Amino acid sequence: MPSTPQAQATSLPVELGKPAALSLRWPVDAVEALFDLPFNDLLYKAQTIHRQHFNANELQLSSLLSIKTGACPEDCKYCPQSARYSTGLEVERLMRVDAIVEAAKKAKANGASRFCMGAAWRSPKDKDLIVVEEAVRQVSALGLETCATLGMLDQAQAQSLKQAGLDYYNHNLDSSEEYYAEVITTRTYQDRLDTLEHVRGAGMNVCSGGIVGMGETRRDRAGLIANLANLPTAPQSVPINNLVQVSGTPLDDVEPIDDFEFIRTIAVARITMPTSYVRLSAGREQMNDQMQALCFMAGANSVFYGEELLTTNNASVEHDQQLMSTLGMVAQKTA
Ligand code: SAM
Ligand code: DTB
Ligand code: SF4
Repeated sequence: MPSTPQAQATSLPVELGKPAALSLRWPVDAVEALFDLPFNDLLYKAQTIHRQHFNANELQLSSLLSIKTGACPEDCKYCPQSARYSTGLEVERLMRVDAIVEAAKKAKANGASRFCMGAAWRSPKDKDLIVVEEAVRQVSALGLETCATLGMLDQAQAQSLKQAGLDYYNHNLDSSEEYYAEVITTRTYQDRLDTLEHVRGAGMNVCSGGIVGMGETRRDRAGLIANLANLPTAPQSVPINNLVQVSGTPLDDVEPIDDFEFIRTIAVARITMPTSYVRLSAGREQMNDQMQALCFMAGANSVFYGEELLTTNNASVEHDQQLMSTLGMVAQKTA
C-alpha cells in the first residue's frame, strides 16, 4: 500500500463543512500542493500509485444513454438540458423499457461493461422510478453493470434502486463548494452531499466527480478533489468532465482549461483516490490522441464509450478501438 493519507485512514468519517481540519484526509492546501508539483514529478507519482492498484493497460468502458431528455427545472449553467436556456435541444419523455434495453444490448456488443442511464430531472418521481427500476433489472440481466443518474434521491428512493439491482449511482459535486454557488442556484452543495449519503447508506457504489473548464481557479479544482477524497469513503468512480460548451448555455464561450492543467487534475484525482476508477469523461471528442494518452498516463482508467454522451457527441467507437489498439490497452471485462 502507498503511504498516502487515504491509505492510512480510509475509514475516517469526515463531515464537510465541520471544523475537523486535523482529521481531514486531504486538506485543500495539500491537494493544491500536488497541483503545484513539476509536471513530470506529478505524473510519475500518479502513475506509480496507479500501478499499485490497477493494471495500467486496462480501461473500464461505460456507455451512456439519456433516458429522459431536456426540460429540466434546474439552472446548472453548463447544461444544455436546462429549460431555462435556449439550446435547440429536442425534449424527450422517459423512454420505454424495451428501447432502453435495446440500447444496452448495443453497448454490450460494442464492448462496454457498464451502462449508465441519465435523466434530466431535479429528482425522480415515484412513478418514473418504477420504470427505471424495471430497466435496471433487465439491463442487469444482460450481464452489464448498471448505473443511473436521476438527480437528487432521498433514502427510500436510494434503497428502492438498490433493491432493483442498481450497482452505481452518479451524482457529481461538480466543483468546489465556493464555485458551485456561481454555477447552480436551484440546489445546494449540501443537497448533493445528502444524496451521496443516501446512496452510500443504501449500499450502492458511488460515482461522483465534477466538471472543469467552467472558469474556476486551480484552488477550486483542488477544493473539488479534496471534497471527493474526504467523503467517508472515496467514490468508487470519479468522472472528470471537461466542459462541453453548448451554445445557448451561460457557460458557452468561457475560457477553456489549459490541456496540462486538465491532465494535472486527473493526476491529482488518481493520487488522492488511489483505488477509485478515474474517468476521463465529457470533452474527449475535443481531445487528440496524445492528450488522452497523457490522461491515461496520469491515472485515468475509465471512459464514456459510445457515439453520444447524453445530448452531445462523444469520441466514436471506431476511433476508441483504434486508440486502445495503438496504446496496447484493453477493455476491462465485467466483474
Ligand atoms: N439531472 C441529473 C443531475 O444533474 O444530477 C443527472 C444528469 S446530469 C446531465 C449529470 C452530470 O453531467 C452533471 O452533474 C454534470 O457534471 C455533467 N454535465 C452536464 N452538462 C455537461 C457539459 N456541458 N459538459 C460537461 N459535463 C456536463
Ligand atoms: C458525468 O459525470 N458525465 C456524464 C454522466 N456523468 C451522466 C454526462 C456528460 C454530459 C455532457 C453533456 C451532454 O451530452 O449533455
Ligand atoms: Fe438538469 Fe442535471 Fe442538467 Fe442540472 S445537470 S440542468 S439537474 S439535467
